[in-house]
Amino acid sequence: EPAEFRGVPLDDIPNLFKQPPLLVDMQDIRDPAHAFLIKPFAYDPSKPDNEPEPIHAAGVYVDKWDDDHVRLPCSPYNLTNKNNPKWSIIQNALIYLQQKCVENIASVYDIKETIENCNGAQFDIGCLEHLLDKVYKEDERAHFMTKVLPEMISFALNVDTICTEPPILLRIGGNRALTFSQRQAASLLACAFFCLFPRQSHGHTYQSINFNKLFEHGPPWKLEKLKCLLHYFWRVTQNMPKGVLTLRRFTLPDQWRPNWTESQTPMCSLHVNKNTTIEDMAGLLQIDFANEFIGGGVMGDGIVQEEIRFTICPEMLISLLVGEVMQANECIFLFGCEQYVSYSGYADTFRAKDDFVDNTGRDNWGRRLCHVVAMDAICFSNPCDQYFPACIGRELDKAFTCFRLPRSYEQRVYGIATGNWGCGAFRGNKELKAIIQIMAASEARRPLAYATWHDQNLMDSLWTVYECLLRQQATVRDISKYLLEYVTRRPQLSLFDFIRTTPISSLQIKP
Ligand code: AR6
Repeated sequence: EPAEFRGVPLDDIPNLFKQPPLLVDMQDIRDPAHAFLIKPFAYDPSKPDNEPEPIHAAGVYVDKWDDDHVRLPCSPYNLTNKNNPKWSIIQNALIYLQQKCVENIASVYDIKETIENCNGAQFDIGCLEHLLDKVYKEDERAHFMTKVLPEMISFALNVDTICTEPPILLRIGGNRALTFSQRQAASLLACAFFCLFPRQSHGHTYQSINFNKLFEHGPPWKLEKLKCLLHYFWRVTQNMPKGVLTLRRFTLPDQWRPNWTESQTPMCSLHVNKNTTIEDMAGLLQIDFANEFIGGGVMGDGIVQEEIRFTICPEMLISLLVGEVMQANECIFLFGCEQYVSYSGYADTFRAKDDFVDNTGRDNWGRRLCHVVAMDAICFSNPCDQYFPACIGRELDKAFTCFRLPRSYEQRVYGIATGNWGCGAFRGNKELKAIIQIMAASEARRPLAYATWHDQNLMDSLWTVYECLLRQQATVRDISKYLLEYVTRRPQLSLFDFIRTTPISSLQIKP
């Protein structure tokens, strides 16, 4: 029996549950960079059905239509080409569909017509049509059309009373955070389902959250993604989760960038396993192998790590609506998102599996103790480029930006769950990326849990190299020297073999 893991056992890596982060009560928050769509709320575990309230009183909708806010479909500034208010058109179309659903006479064609009427344009919803008419069993289809869909329509129609003001945008360079309820997320996602979001300002630096691409004819796994998302709507219409979510953008200031070639920081502790997924390493900071446009191809054909994660945890999709394209020194944290469905397979074998009940504990704001960070690697069209020192430096800084703990957490270090970051769709080298992530985790002074994704060799070789570095008491600076010498000399060896066979003392290049 080959070993299942190497290094520190996963259970010995400090996690969020053993040491829940101490969060100041929301009442004390006076941080103008943190925007709340809900009133201050303290989660009481003995009353899990208490739910945060929207920020403004019932019936009050405060519109904002500017460069700092999401443009909501219910805004009076949301106009047709002929300058007519769109919202009343949308309301009429949705109410008409809702009526038909309740009377049990709505067809997929009615959904198509509704989306088209809301948008004044033609739509291909072949994938949705196939799912509802050909894949769903008769009772599943009937349940969706008569129970789930009318509720989704209510979420969309009431977006103004549920959200009460538009969410802020997490714009480039702004260290802002947005906190909102799971109900508000469901309402925004229902609007996305009916493709109600107008073109946002700066449209080219944001993804679209509207479902239109997902509805189009396409490969079989798109259907599986749609299954997962409809399952999410089924769950929240049946029993609305009562918790809170936070999206936070972080920009690393230049002066906080580590000096990689001088740092005397010792190596972090390491756990390597081959059969655990990142999403299953609960309580650690989980890495999303992201696109600079957060979510990547989740609303289209994409179905690798990031797209799968966003599909099984659909509340993460709100980040597409608010998250502007990430720069080299930026990342976006997703706190509190819940998983609603399990899956099997990967990429073209991806399948929606079962209902998933997420029992992850909550923090004192009511957010699930699930911390994810979107970390976008460089996409190498030519893999040789990754050995340029500038590219290595960029990846080191990016990983550090994501791994760095805020000051307030420094006494409560918890580990990082990662794996072959940037080494699938983005064609990076696993050995180089593993070393880069070890350096960044060391500099952030956090333990690292690395999932090799069923790769026994990588598990063994990573552990061997790590032990070899440990034996020599290597510091971040020493590892920088290895990298520099390796990319300068380009020996006919893999990076791991080079490190294994070269003692630190014989490295010649002085950084
Ligand atoms: N847990 C652990 N390891 C995993 C998991 C998982 N759940 N899933 C995949 N891996 P990839 P990238 C391993 O290609 O190269 C998306 O479109 C597996 O070995 O998703 O950074 C984004 O939006 C896999 O080959 O990440 C970006 O556009 C490797 O991780 C782009 O892909 C890399 O997964 C990012 O590509």
